[in-house]
Amino acid sequence: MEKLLMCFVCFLLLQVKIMAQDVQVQPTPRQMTVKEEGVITPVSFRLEGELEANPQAIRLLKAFLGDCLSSKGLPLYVGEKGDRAVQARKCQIPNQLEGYYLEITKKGITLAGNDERGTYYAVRTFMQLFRDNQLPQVEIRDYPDVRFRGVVEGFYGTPWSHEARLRQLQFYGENKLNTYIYGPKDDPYHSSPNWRKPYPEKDAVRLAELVKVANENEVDFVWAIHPGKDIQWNTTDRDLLMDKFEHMYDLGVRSFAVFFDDISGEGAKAERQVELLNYIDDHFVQVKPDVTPLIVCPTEYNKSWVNLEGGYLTTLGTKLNPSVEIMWTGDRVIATMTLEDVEWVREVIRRPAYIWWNFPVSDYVRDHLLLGEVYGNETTIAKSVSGFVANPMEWAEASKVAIYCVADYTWNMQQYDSARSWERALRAIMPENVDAFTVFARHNSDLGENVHRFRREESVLIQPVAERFMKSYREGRYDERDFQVLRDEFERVAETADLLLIDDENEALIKEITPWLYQFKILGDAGQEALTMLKAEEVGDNALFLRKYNHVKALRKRSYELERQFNPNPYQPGVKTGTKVLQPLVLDIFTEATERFNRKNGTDLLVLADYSPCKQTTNIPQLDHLPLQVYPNRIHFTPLLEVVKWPAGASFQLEFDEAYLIPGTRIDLGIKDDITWGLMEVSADGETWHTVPLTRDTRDRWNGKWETSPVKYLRFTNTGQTEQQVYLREFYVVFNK
Ligand code: LOG
Repeated sequence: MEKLLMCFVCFLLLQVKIMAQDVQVQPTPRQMTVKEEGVITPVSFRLEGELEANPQAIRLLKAFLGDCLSSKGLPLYVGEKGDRAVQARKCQIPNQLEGYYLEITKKGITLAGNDERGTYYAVRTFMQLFRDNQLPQVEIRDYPDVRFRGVVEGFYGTPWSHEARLRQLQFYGENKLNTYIYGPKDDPYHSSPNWRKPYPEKDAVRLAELVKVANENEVDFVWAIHPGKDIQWNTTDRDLLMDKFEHMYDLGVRSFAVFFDDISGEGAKAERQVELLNYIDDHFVQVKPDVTPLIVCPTEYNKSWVNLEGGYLTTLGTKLNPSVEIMWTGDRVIATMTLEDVEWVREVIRRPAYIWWNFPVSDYVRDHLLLGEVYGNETTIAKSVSGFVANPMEWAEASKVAIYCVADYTWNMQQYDSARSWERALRAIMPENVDAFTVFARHNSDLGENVHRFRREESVLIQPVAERFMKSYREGRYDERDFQVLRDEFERVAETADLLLIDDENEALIKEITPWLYQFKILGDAGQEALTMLKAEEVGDNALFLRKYNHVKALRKRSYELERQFNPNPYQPGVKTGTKVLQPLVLDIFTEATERFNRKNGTDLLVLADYSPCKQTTNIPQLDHLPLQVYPNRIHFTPLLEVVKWPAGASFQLEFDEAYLIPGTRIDLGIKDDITWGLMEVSADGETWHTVPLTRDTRDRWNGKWETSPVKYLRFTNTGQTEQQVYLREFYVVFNK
C-alpha cells in the first residue's frame, strides 16, 4: 500500500514537474496538475456567470478575450463560491482568502474564486495560460500565503511619477499583489508640515485616478500620512488629520496608514501616538463601513532600535486597538526576515507584524541600482506575519525586478526559488532583450559600503574566475582559459550596454537606467583594454601597452565625468556599476600590469589606486561604515535619513593624510536650538586639541573654520551628559594647504 502511495505521489510530482517546464504561472501556484496531456485550441468561448461574478474580473476577461467571445464557444464558467455558474465545482474551491480553483478541459473552463479577488486571480492565471491560442489541460488550486502583499512607496527622494504609478498598479494586478501603500517621504502633503492641508486640485485628480486604477487591478490603495515631525498633541491637529483622511476618503481612498518613522521628540511618544491612532480607528475606520484596518508604522520599527525598558513598543502592543496593523522592518532598518525575529516582535506587539521590507529601496545608496535576486527572507514566516510590502527604488521600472520576486515569495513561500523567480522576472520585464538585461542585472545588485551594512551578492558566476585569475597572475602564471572567460565577460558587458541603450520594448526602464548603461559600457571597454595591456606587457609590446594604458586612464576619467553629470542628489550623487567584482578587477589588472611594466622598463607610470585623503573613525554606532564623498579638497559626509542617537561622550573624527588648513566646515543637525553639547575641535598630532568656534547661520547650520595652523585631525563630540537625538543633514569639511 505504502509503495502504491509513493508511486502515486511520484506520479503527481512528475506531472507538476512536466507542467512547470511548459506552463509558467506567476506567482508560482500552490497546486497544479495536468489533467490530460496535450493542449486544446478553442476558437471561441461562451461566458457563463457574467452577471454574478466580480465585475473587475469580468471586465478584464472580456477585454482579454475580445473577439473570441461568442454564444456558441467552449463554456467558460466564472464566479465566486455560491454563484450558480460555478456551482458544480463548489467543493474544489480552496477555502482560503483570495483563493481560486481553475480547471481547463476539452469540455469547458472553470474560473472559480473563493471570494471576488479569488475570481480575479483565476482570470489572471487563465490569461497567463492562454498563449498562442493554446490552453494546457490543467487543474489549479491556489491561494496566497500572506494576507497583504505589495509595495510601500515609502522612500526618500523624488516620488514616482503618476505614469509610473499607473504602470505599477497594472503590474501588481498581473502579479497578484493586493496592496500599494502610498507614502513617499518627499510628497509635501504626506509629511510635515503640509500633511494638514488637502491636496491641490491637480494632485487630487491624479490620486483619484490612482485609486480607480488600483480598484480595477484589485489592489488596495492605502494612503499614508507622516505627521510625527511637528504634530501637536491637541484637538486642532487631531481634527486636521481627520479632515485630511476625510478628504482622501472623498477621493476614493478606503485604506489608511499613519507613519511615525524617523522622528524624535514629542511626536515619538507612544502614549500620545496610541491615543491618536485609537481615536482615528474608533471615529473613522470603524464607523465607515468600507474602510480596511488601519496600518501604523511605529517609531521603533526595527529590533535594533527597540528599547524594551523604555516601553514604547510594549505600549503600542498592549494599548493599540487589536485591529490596527503594526509595521516592522526586521532586526535592523534593512534586514531580511527570520522566523525568530517576526515571532519575537509578534509577542511584543501582540499581533503578527506587517512587514515593511526595505528592499530594493536605494535612498541610502542612490548611486547604485539594485537589480539582483530577492533572497534571504526565511520561507517559514508566512503564518507569523499579516502583511509583507517592499519599499522600492526611486526607479519604478527597475524596481519591478524585485517586486515580481516579492509577489512570488509572498504568494507561495515553500516553493519560492530565488534564482528561478529572478530569471522569470527579467524575462517578464524585458522579454526580447532578456539576455542583455540579465547580464546587466547580474552586475548591478550590490549596494557598496553603506551605513546599514546591508550587502548583496553580485557577479556571482564570474567572481571565482576573477579571484583565481588575479591570484595566479600575481604569482606570475595564470590559466589562459580564465583569461578568455574574463575577456568574454567584459566584451559582453560592453555589448550589453549598447543593446540596451537602443532597446525600445521598455522605454521607461531604459530611460531610468541609461546613466548606468553609459557607465557599464565604459566598464566593459576598460576591462577589455586592461586585459590587452596585460598581454602587451607580457610579450613586450611597449607601444601597444602605452596606448592601452592611456586608453584605460581616459576611460576612468570619462567614468568620473559621468558621475558628475548624472543623478545629482545631495546624498550619494553619481552612477556606480559593477562595484563588487568587475570594477575592482579592472583596477587590479591595470595596477599589476603597470607595476610589471615599470619594473621591466625602469619607468614610473602612475597606477590608479583608489585613494582617499581622509579616514573616518567614530564610536557612534549609526555613523560607523558611513561612506564619505570625497572631492578634491572637500569631504562630505553622506547625510543620514534616520534619526541619529548620539551617545554622551561619543564623537566622530576625521584623520587627513597630511596637515591642512580648514577654510570652511559646516554641520547641519536639523535642530533649531543652540548646540550647547557639541564641540568641534582640531589637532595637528591627535593629542593637543583646539576648539573651532562655530556660528549659526540663518538656516540653523553651524559654520566654522581653522586657518591658524595646519591640522591633521578634526572631531565633533557630544560633551554633554545625555544622549542627543539629531539628524545628520549636512557635514562637510574643506581642506587646503
Ligand atoms: C525609512 C524609509 C526609508 C528606509 C531606507 C522605514 C520604516 N523608514 O531609516 O522611508 O526609505 O529607511 O532608507 C527609513 O524604513 N529610515
